[in-house]
Amino acid sequence: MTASFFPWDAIIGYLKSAGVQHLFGLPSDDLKIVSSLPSSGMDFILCKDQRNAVFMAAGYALTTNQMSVCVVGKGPALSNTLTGLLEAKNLGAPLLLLALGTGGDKLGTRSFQEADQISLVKPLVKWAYRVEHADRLVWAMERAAFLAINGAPGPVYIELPENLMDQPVPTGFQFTPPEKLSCSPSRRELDASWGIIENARRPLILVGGGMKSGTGDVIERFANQHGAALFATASGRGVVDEDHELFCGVAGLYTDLSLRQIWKESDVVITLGSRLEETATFEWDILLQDTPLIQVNVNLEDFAHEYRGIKVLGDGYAAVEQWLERRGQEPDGVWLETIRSCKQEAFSHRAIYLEELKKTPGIHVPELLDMIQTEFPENLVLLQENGLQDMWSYFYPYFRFAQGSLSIVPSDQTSLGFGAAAALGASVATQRPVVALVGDGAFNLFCSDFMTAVEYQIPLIYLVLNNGGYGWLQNQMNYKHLTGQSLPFVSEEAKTGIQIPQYEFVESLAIRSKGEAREQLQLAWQKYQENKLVIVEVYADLADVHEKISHVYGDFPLYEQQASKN
Ligand SMILES: Cc1ncc(C[n+]2csc(CCOP(=O)(O)OP(=O)(O)O)c2C)c(N)n1
Repeated sequence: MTASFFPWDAIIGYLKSAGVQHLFGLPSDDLKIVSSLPSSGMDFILCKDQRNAVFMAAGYALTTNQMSVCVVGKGPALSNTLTGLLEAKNLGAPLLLLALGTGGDKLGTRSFQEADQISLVKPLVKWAYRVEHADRLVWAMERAAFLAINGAPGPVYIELPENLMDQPVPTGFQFTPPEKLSCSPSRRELDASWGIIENARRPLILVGGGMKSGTGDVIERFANQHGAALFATASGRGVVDEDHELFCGVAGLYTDLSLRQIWKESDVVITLGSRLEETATFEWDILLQDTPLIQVNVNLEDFAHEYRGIKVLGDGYAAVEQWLERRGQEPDGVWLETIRSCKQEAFSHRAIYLEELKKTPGIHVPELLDMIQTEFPENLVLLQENGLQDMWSYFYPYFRFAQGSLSIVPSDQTSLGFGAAAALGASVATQRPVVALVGDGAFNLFCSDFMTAVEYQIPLIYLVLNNGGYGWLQNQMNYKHLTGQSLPFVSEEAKTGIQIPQYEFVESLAIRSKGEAREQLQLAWQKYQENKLVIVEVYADLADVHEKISHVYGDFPLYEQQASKN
């Protein structure tokens, strides 16, 4: 055993063997990590806020499809990570959180920043473990990394008691990097589901976030073979090419009104890697009636029990590949024509809407989205939030993810500030262009880590839709005619400009009208290529919302029938 082989050496050594290149976080109190890092060749992105640190690590994990790592202190440092863990769990982001903990010699004595950290994190992670003995440290790292990436990926937690950090760790063993195991569905479940698929004339495939680990061409081939309509959940976007002729957009809340018909007429819905959360299944009670569902999930807990049909346990790609080997009927021509004509209607509505917007002064988000698609390269990584106005990008065909692009959105938890912070993690992870489309509320929430981007010279483009505050909430107030009361969620003062600190690395641009928009986006791209952090403030009009969310009250819009009675 060498004298210098202490816990951080073991942790860093293990992470290196597991291929980890970057760490995020804000270590505190136990700072011995600083002496173990330099020889590892790993980079530490030192963040200002622990919530942002976990968001960044999640953005990194979702970009690379590999486990990311975040390091924080104890007590409030750990409780600050909880929103990040909530997102990571719901997003299925493989992430290891390492936190300091009160030493075993002091537990229960009301020692400084003592907290029951395991209880705090337990519901939000796949595994939470406090290392009580140095002998178990490497074992814990190996098990945590294995669990983070296998099954449905997700966050794991290891607590490092302060008194452990001075104890020598035994050496003389090989680190075992985590192995990704495959999980094929059983023959019985494949046969049972095939019985429905082979007789279906109007199939619909829903691609969930669980399919993000692969490329969608095999799903596209399956859709072609059966003439199936292809939808994605918000977090499953970018897996299949959105320019594919059978792709019809995002499920549930974000389904274009012209494309709802496809759901109504489908005779089987095949969901791949989706937990079927409320946003994705919005209106299914009136759209699906008795349509059977075939759900494929790698994790038992992810199945939804509200629907009749068949559950297939296993990897979605493995299921599709095995179904592809069986030959079904030829695609139904009438169904293909329904898909084509619904899509045509959706595209022509969009074209008409864009024409109308031309006559209206100012800049509108659909116009901006249109220009993003022509001015920025196709392989971009687009980070989104879930505010009133950036939500336009969830509505296909207003935004389409081309093949080779990557979409990162918050989960159904929609934690404000996730996209803005995760963008930094994405940019650290990839050479591809990273663009974040965020509201001013989300951007301001992230801003405690603005300097992190500056200090580490992390280039990316922020498009900040400034409507003067929390537009989603103001929109609801306006809809219920609650204006004039005492909770102003937006203000004209806030709309006069977000405060961007001036640094050589930072390029600050603004778009106030459609006339200047294209030029400013081109300039943003040029500055980004010069390796800059570009902030484009876009003056947004609160009334610029998709028709489906014009009558939101609470979390969701009223159904059309209810809205008309209001
Ligand atoms: C942590 C958190 N708190 C509160 C909310 C509720 N919420 C949803 S959207 C929104 C306003 C977002 O404001 P902004 O980012 O400026 O986008 P806008 O709605 O104005 O377009 C809020 C507060 C949330 N999603 N997450």
